[in-house]
Amino acid sequence: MHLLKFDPQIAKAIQNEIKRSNSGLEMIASENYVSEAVLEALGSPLTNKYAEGYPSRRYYGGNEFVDVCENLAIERAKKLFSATSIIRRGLHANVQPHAGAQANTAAYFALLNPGDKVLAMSLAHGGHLTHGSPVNFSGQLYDFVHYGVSKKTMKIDMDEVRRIALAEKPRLIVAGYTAYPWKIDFAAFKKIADEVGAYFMVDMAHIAGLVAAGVHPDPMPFADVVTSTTHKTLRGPRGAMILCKKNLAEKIDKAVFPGIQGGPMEHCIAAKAVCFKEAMSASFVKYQKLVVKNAKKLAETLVLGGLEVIGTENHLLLVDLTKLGISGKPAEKVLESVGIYVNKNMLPFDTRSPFDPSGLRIGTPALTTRGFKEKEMEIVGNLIVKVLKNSRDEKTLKSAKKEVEKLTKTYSLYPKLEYA
Ligand code: DSN
Repeated sequence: MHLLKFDPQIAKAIQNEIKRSNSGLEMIASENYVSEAVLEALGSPLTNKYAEGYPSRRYYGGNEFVDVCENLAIERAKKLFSATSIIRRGLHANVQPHAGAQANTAAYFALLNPGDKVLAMSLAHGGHLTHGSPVNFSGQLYDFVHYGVSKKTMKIDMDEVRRIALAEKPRLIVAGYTAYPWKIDFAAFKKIADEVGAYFMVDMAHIAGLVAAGVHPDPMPFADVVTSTTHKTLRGPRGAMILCKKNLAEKIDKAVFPGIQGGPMEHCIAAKAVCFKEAMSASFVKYQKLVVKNAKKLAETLVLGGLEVIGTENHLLLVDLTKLGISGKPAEKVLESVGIYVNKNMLPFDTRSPFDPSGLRIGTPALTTRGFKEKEMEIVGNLIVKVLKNSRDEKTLKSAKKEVEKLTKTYSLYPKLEYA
């Protein structure tokens, strides 16, 4: 009630966002819905505290309870991502990075000198801006060379990665992607990294929840450093973390603070701790299994409807729109007009521009959180086909919008939150 009274404009915008979320189908592969417990931690007075430094080594007084939260977050992160106690004993966690880009910045800062060579996936084939895009600091500060996917399989060709690594001798090899619908062979990457004497880093932002639940291969036994956001499949607050081997702990901690960040966001760190606790539950494992099953069912439905799908072995799939005669930008727009949220995406070997590429990226984490199972995914898949094939037909779009509303009525989000 405080917000509504003091700032009705902001209260109204939040209420409208809840309504939008409630009445639409969220299928952006990197988005999810946090629990009310996570929201409570995020909205707590921990936001008031300055806590530069690390637990028991702060530059400000009064951090007794902040330390409790950050220590819990650290211990839970280590437990969550340790398939075995041996890994756990050798693992270090830093839960302070504000976002995935900061986690990657800190990892590079810890492992590299400016100008060092790095081998990563190109942005056009599913990599991330911070994996050496020329418009990003990473591409400007370091000497990135890129691998991509094979034209034949649309998967990473490990022989090709090895060939580039042997020729280029990078100091660091990066795996982990934003638009790659297949499982990643971390053991094969590690073997190549060892062969050329490179560090091996995994950016598991997209698949962290799947990894935690054991439904995607685990990078932890192979990587020197693993970075991740906490808000995608992991379903926590917007933020990030870094896991690394103990021998790199000091370097990583120094790179995060004082290297690239100041005061950590302790309300967010507390919410990360809540998210890690949730992710240790049996229901989370069930949820992640269903995320993957739902993606498969969605892919099957789209293919049956005549769409070309790349993937899927994880939580997302790529749709090639070329044969439908519609490009990514209008496809994203028309789906949005009926309440289905996806994002336009470059496909590997795309000849179009990133502003209006040939593909869509579609994910199932958020709808699965909402309670959608394979039966509903089939309905949603058929709706997507109908809308994309009849994108100019007002009658079809109107009826699709109604069907979306009907579907969303069964699964209400945040029914207890009141902002207006
Ligand atoms: N923006 C994220 C995504 O959508 O995958 C990556 O940072």
